[in-house]
Amino acid sequence: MILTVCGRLAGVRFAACAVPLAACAVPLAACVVLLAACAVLLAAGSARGNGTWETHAFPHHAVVRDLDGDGLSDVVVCNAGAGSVTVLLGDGLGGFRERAHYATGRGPSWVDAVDVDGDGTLDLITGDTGDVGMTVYTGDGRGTFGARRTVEGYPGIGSLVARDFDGDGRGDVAIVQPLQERVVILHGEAAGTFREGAVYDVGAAPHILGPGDLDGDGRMDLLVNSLVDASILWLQGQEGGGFAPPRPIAVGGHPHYRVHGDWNRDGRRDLAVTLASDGAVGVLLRKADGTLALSESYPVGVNPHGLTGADVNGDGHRDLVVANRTSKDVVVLLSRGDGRFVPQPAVSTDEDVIAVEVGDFDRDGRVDLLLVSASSNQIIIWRGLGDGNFRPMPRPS
Ligand SMILES: [Ca+2]
Ligand SMILES: [Ca+2]
Ligand SMILES: [Ca+2]
Ligand SMILES: [Ca+2]
Repeated sequence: MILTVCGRLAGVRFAACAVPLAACAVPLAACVVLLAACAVLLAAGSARGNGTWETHAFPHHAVVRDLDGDGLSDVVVCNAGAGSVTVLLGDGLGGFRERAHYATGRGPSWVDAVDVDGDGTLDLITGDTGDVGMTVYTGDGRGTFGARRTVEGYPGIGSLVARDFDGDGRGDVAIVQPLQERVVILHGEAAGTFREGAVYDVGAAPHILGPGDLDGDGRMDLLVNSLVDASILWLQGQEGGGFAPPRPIAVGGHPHYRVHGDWNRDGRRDLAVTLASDGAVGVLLRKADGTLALSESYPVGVNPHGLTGADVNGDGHRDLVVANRTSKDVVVLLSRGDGRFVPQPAVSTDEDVIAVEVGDFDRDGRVDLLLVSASSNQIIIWRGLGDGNFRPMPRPS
């Protein structure tokens, strides 16, 4: 009963976050307090069967990486309601051989993995919505993490991206602070500490910060959606690890996750974005002059949020997979390779899936899905059939 209430609280709270982020920061903070007790209760157990794996309360964002160097897909999830991250080490059979939780600051909204200190192993970083900043865990290269450190002075982190922006072999972090309306670049140092670099004013209600070499020049760019301007800001990566001032790209109502790919195969990288208030995925194609413009908008469901790109049917074209939070379903949009997509029938999740990622968890060469459920505090693995369809991952016998 208590678990059900906790799960519902998390789901409902964050459903409300689909609209303005300014309103989002407060419910999320309240959620942390409300759900803290639930976290303890949810810690027991690991696999629920049928491809589902428990996290802690209110899983919010996940990344798929090989954390232990065995060539298999592992998963890190940050649990905003519990103040923790869950690390799941893949078994290559569609499941996970090990699961561990690590405490973070209050309300971790985002997680990434990068080699902060340049010792050759991936470290974990969470951006916390509380009043401190980031939590960093040093990885040992075998999938376990120790030496928790807090990077103070950056309260209310909405999301982050960890990459080696300046090419010095040590991971750097870009964070977005919605209330301060800024993106801050933090450069990793040999001791595993960070030095503050450039700060970019990105205007009101910046939300999800994401990486991507949008112009294909080999340098990492940053993209951040603005919930009030119905736009995406593009910070173009420059020589030396800096970024050009943000340039807005008009997209439409309440953009959330986005991915890039060359949808029309003209050699220029294009963009796709979930538009929550339009219930659609917007596809933007890059013109010869370098500008991006909305080309098509595909209705996909109610409150689309998570989005990822991968060739799910093996035809060589990168497809899109979107998770709709309120209609509780997943829609695959198969790319035709000419800039247009063919939306497939929605498949029910019966969950508030807040994020979707891809990996080949069973090593059959086909793309599988990782769904992050904010309503039932678990991740769900769907096995890719290779034709654009997915089924719950069976438990290995
Ligand atoms: Ca660096
Ligand atoms: Ca293109
Ligand atoms: Ca395809
Ligand atoms: Ca697979």
